[in-house]
Amino acid sequence: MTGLTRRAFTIASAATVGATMLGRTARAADFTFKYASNLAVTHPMNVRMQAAADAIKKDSNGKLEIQIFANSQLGGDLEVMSQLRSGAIQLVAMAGAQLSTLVPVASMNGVGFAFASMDQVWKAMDGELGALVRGAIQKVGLHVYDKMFDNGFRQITSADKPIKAPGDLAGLTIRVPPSALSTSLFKAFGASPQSINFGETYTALQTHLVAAQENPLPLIESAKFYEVQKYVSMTNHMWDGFWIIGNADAIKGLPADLAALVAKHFDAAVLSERDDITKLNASIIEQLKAKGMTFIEPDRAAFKAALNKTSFYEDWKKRFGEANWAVLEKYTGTLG
Ligand code: X2X
Repeated sequence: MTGLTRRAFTIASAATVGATMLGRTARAADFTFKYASNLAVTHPMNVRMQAAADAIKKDSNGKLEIQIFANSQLGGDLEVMSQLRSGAIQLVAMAGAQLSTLVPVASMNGVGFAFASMDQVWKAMDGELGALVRGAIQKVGLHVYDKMFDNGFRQITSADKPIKAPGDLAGLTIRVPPSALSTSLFKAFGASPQSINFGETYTALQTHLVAAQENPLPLIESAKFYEVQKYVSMTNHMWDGFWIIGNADAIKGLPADLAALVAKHFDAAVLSERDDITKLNASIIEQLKAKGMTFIEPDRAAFKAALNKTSFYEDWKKRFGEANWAVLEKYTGTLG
C-alpha cells in the first residue's frame, strides 16, 4: 500500500463508500471561480449568469464551479476591479463606465447621445468598436469575452422635480458611476455630478445626499429606486453595456475544452439577456408607474442641441483620439 497507511486507506475508503451510499460521488471541483456583479440577483444579467454557471458545472461534470456574488457583495466597483487584477476574484461583469478608470476607451459606448437605436448599438459593439475596446482591455492584461450584456439606454430619475428640459439640470445633485465621461456629461449641463459606487446609490438617494441618478429602466426597477425617486425623464442620454471580464491567469489555467465550454455558455447567456431586456422594456414603464413613478418624455433634441453648444464632443474626441473617434462615428454619424 504505497504512500497510504492502512488506517488512512480505511478512512478514505469509508468516506467514499459513505458518499456513494448517499447516491452521489462527492466531487470537489477542479476549479472554483468567483463572479462579482454590482447588480441585483434578480437582474437578467445575474439570472442568465447563474443559468450559465449551472450549465457549465453540469457539462464539465463538476470540474468548474462558478459562484455568483451579486449586489456588490465582494466590494465596490473599484475594489472589485483590483481584486480581479490580483486574482482574488476570477470573473466580473463590468460596465464600460467602470472599466474606463483603467481602460479609457471602454467608456466610448457611453458618449452622450451617440446611439439612437439598439440596432446601431449592436452593429458597433458586436463590430469594430467592440473589437477596439476589447483590444484595449486585453492590453492591460485582462481577459474579455466577446459579447456585451445589455444594460440599456440610461434615463434620469429625480426626487423633487421633473427634468423636462436641459435647464432643469442646472445645479442638480446627481449620482453618476465612477467615470470621467459620466461626470463630464452632467457638468456640461451645469449639474453637480457625484461619483458614487452603485452599491451605495440607494442610500445616497434615501438620505438626499443626491437628488437624482441615471440608469436604464430595468436597473431602476431591480435596484428599487422607485422607493426613493419620483420622476423618470426618458432622456436616453447614454447607452451602456457590461463586459464579462476574467483574470487572465485564471482563464489561461483552464484546460482548452473547459475554456471553450465557458465561452460558449457565456455567449448564450449574453444573447438571452439581451432578449430579456428587450422584452422587459416593453412592460417596465407600466410596472414602474404602478410603483408610483411619473414619466416625462422630454425633447431629446433639445438636450443634444444644448450639449452641442459645449466643448463636450471636442474634449472627448481629443481624449479618445481621432482614430478611435472615427470608429465610433462610423456607426453614429458625425457627433458634435
Ligand atoms: O453604476 C451604475 O450606474 C451601473 C450599474 O449602471 C454601472 O455599472 C455603470
